[in-house]
Amino acid sequence: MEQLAEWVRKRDRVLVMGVLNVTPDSFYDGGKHATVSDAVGHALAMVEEGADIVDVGGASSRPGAYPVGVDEELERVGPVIEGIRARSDVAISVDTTWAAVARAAIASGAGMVNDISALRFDPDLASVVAEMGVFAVLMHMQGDPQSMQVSPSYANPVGEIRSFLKERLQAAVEAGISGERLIVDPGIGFGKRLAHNLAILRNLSEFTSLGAPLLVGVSRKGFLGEILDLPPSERLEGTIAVNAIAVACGADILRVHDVKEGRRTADVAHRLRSDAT
Ligand code: 7PM
Repeated sequence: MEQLAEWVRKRDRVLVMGVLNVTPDSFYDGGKHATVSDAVGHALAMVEEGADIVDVGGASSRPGAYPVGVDEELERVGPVIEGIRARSDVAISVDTTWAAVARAAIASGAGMVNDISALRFDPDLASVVAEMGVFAVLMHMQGDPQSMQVSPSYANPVGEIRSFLKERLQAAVEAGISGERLIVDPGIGFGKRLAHNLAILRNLSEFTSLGAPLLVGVSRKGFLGEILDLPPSERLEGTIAVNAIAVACGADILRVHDVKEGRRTADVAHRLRSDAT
């Protein structure tokens, strides 16, 4: 986690967060890692390909996904985080909305909580993050995974999402979390139609201006399928195109399934950024 604190101060590179879903039904790579050793092996392969963070999720958060209990989520992510930590010092984020899962995952070596609810679903999560001094990703979502894609609607998507993230940053600081430990994320695909996702991606400066590092997660997502009329397995070029533009427009962290391609995209696009050296 020290390397993350150093990075926040220097911001000298774009970070790549590799997705590690340890669930039977996750979007795209769901079920590929049926055993702990498979999951740990994939995490280590992502580190080799250039991942700065491995994002371990025990519950699918794709549209229509049903909630997994705290205990089951913990049973899934705990051994995997321990296994990764035993063999690598890569930063680990735990993708959870539960305080109990976060606490155990941090004890096992996670240095970041990736919370799609932005500390809203579990009232105890903010204090766990504050007490244990780890990083938190605050992501925008309209509704919840079960309902969010039923009929997303906004009067002013960019303005509403920016205000939400600003309010969540303030709430997190008031809960005792250091501002240096907070990351914001507009939540592509979380209660958004195509037009909303495009509006977000065309206006990333509205989010970088909040002062916290900006995470963007577009990897193989549905909006790319709407544009290309292709399944997730055929959305890598679309992912690369959007990630390149997002980095050039200020994104600091990319959440990707394909780490090798994400790393190369980040490193090239970072050089095109006006503020890059
Ligand atoms: C729809 C399809 C919604 C796929 C979500 C997914 C993000 C995340 C996920 C993100 C952060 C998937 C994703 N997406 N966490 N978790 N930001 N912070 O890849 O964009 O399965 S789940």
